[in-house]
Amino acid sequence: EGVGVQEYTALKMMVKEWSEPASKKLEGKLSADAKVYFIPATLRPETMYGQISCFVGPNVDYGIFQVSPSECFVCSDRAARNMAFQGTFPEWGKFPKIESFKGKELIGTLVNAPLSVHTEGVRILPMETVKDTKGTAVVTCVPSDSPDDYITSLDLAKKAEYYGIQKEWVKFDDILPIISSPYGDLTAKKLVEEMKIQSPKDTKKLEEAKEKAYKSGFYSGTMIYGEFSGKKVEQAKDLVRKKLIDSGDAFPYAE
Ligand code: A2H
Repeated sequence: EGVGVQEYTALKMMVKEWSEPASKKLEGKLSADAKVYFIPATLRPETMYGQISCFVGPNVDYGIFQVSPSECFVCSDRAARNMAFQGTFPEWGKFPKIESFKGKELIGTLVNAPLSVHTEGVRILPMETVKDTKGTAVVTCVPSDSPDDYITSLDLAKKAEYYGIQKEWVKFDDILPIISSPYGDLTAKKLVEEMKIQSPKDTKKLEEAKEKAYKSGFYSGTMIYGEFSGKKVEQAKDLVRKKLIDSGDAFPYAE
């Protein structure tokens, strides 16, 4: 995307319970004390309070990479390679892979979501529009402020059976308001409804909604949830990012 560098926050979502296909494939491959994390890359760390699930592309390729004797990351090969040249792995340029997966094998895995009100954990769910060419190919879901996340969650909740998931996994019943913007307290919902976006495949309209949500949230948004409640999003973004990094729940990732 252009020539600039994108500074993401890479969040560490620890696996609490694997999906059945993943757990079978991993038998005997991980040491008992190994912690495995899904690593979504986000540009909106200040929204992490509102995470309800985490997306992978069902047909995208993922790996589990050994980051230290006791820690592994799940992300795309491309992202692991980038991290290997940003000091994330102990040996410069190396990103040892333990196992490969298609996204669909990971669906249903239960992960911890740092800062989220869902302290019981959230589920890995499918999102067809996840790109392999951006971030880590893992996208944490915040329906209050991301139009993509909102419409995908709506679709998953409506067609849970079709997607082979449990409706409860979507956690879409009460959306937590986190940021107040000129579009109200649920910016993504408002934009999706106002622009009559019907499905995750309305890519053109979603692109426009994303742009509007991002600008109004970032430049005119105020936090209405969490310890930085009352602060402008412009300030809260760096404060939440720092808090997540200092607590070991996130690290910087650029591309
Ligand atoms: B954002 P940019 Cl609340 N495929 O995080 C599709 N989308 C991806 C992705 C991939 N491979 N990797 C990252 N993303 C999403 C939060 C969020 C995001 C909110 C609102 C807007 C928003 C929660 N999801 O992004 O193309 C991630 O979702 C809209 C700009 O690199 C990431 O931040 O600019 C953002 O897109 C990165 O998009």
